Amino acid sequence: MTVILTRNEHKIVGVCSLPFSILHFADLHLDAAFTGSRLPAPLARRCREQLRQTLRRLIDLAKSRGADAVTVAGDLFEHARLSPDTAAFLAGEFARLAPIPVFIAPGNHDAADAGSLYQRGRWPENVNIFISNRLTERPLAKNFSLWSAGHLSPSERQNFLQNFQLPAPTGSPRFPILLLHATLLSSPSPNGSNHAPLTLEDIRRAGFPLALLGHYHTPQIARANNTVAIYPGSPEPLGFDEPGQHGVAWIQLENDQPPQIEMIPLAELHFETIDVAVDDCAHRDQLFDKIIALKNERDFSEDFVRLRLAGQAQPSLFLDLPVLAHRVQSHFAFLRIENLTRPSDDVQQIAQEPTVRGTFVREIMAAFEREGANAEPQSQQRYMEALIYGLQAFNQEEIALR
Ligand SMILES: [Mn+2]
Repeated sequence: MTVILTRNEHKIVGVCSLPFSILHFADLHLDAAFTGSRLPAPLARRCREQLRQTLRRLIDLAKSRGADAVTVAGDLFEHARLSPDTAAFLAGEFARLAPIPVFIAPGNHDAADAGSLYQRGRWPENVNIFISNRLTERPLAKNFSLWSAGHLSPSERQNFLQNFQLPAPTGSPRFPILLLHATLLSSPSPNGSNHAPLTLEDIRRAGFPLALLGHYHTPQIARANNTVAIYPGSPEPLGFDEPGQHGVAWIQLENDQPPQIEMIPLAELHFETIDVAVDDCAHRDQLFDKIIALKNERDFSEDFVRLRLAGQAQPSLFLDLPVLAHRVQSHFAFLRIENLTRPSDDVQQIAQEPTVRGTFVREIMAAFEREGANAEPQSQQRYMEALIYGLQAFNQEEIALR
């Protein structure tokens, strides 16, 4: 048996008579807080429960499809928040997979330090954990081998592939697969702030035609020069910064074929961000109608939605966000409204007023000119918010903090 990698496609030749299938996932983040999206506590708890349900479905999928191995590229759980209940659940789910083997490469959130579940927990026999920050090999069936390393601390910054080269095969060669929690970069980064950085070229140079990765929560497949790297993404999104499809990757290795990659959607959670322009709204019922039109177009009743109000607000428009949210929230599984509107051009007019309000606007505009105009967008935003809150106070409106 030989492994022949053709020049343009990483074909697998003579390695296996039957296809070899891997279910690959990463970044499940069991027991995650979901605080990034400011979900209310009961909802965050439901999301954590969903992560566990998703692990169950993922295990069911591996069994029903007859996976030959399951690989996990880190951030399986959040070490700092992991409950004993979840730890026991995790071991039970992997035991349910037996005899299918599980291979785990710890990441930065589930680093394999001395106090970690990886080192101290009791794991079923089919679970293999890479507790070393040097690449080591585990045979996968007869013809494949998995090379992996784990993060031993939450701040692992080394490139695991630096100075690494696959040894020349002794006996019958095995098709080498890399499994890592790592930050794939388009070029080497000098700043040293990335978790386990590497490039596709590092992977190719080390001798791996296939890399099963974790860390980026958005699914992606990167290819170049006979090398393919797969990020399955997080099986469930963890917040509004993770829109789109989420699930796991299914990889099939077969004679005379490049690795076949299938992304399988599994996520039950959906985070959506929708921008709504307020420019044409003279009063908030017009905005209310716009939001109702959105939900008539599409069913959001199972979705977590962030509505971002944008554009220039007319002087008459009072965005009473709590009231607005109360009127429309029953159409969404969760609704958060963010006010990113700019005040109307009327502020120039107000600045002419011989009133305290006029003085306030003049002072803010002068301060903005002095310090804010060339500053960071965040700093500019602060001046804008000061102006908006101030005007709301002068108008004796309820101040809806952003
Ligand atoms: Mn992660």
